[in-house]
Amino acid sequence: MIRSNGARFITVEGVEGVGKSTNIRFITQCLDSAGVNYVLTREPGGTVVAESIRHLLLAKQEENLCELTELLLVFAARAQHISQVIAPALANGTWVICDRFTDATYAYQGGGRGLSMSVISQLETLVQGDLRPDVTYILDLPPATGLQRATQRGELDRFEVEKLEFFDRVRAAYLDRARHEPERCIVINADASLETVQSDIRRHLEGLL
Ligand code: Z5A
Repeated sequence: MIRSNGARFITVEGVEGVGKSTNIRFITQCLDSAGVNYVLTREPGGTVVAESIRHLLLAKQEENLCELTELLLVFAARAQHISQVIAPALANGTWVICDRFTDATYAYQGGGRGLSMSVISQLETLVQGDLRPDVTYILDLPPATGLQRATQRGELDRFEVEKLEFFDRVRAAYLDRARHEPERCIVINADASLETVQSDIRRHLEGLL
């Protein structure tokens, strides 16, 4: 969707340790150089309430979080994030750069946990109306490589302790999203040097500026 005020909604996705944070820093540097006004945010999270929900989602607790609770919490955080941050920014012409969004729900809760894609799609419509990202960079690499990078960073969260097969399903779901929406979803090979990854991102980003 091209907004009449020129604002863009860009999301960055991928399995753990794929390099989202690193490459989001690069994207914001490109936007800074181009003088673009943007907000940088993340999911789950992005507001005080949504960050509290993030804590519930990521912390390892004695009580098992059932899959449907996880799905509803993700969308509860998203509803808050949209109303407080994303929608107001886009409405006043500010670009939004978001570390993960609803493609992560299709990938983790749909692909990883095996919840119904059609239920996810219904919740997406309920919570977002017609709000969708304009561009989504899907950083892709074999999950074993990403997990190795994530493990080197320290203690693992509630998702990172999942088995490799879980992340294989997450990756497959992301690639499936990209196959169905090739205009929006730009798959970047993240199993390459950082220089190569960033030059791929820059090439696409320049087309938006
Ligand atoms: N989740 C969900 O289930 N459903 C949803 O709807 C949403 C989220 C929105 C939190 O996400 C969790 O929420 C997530 C899914 C779930 N699962 N987990 N865990 P998160 O985005 O906060 O957490 P994360 O995926 O673990 O991201 P991360 O830990 O911040 O990793 P990253 O940002 O992708 O990686 P990085 O920190 O940029 O890079 C990792 C390391 O690799 C670092 O040392 C880099 O220097 C290095 N690196 C990066 N790129 C390269 C290249 N190209 N070569 C070599 N080394 C590299």
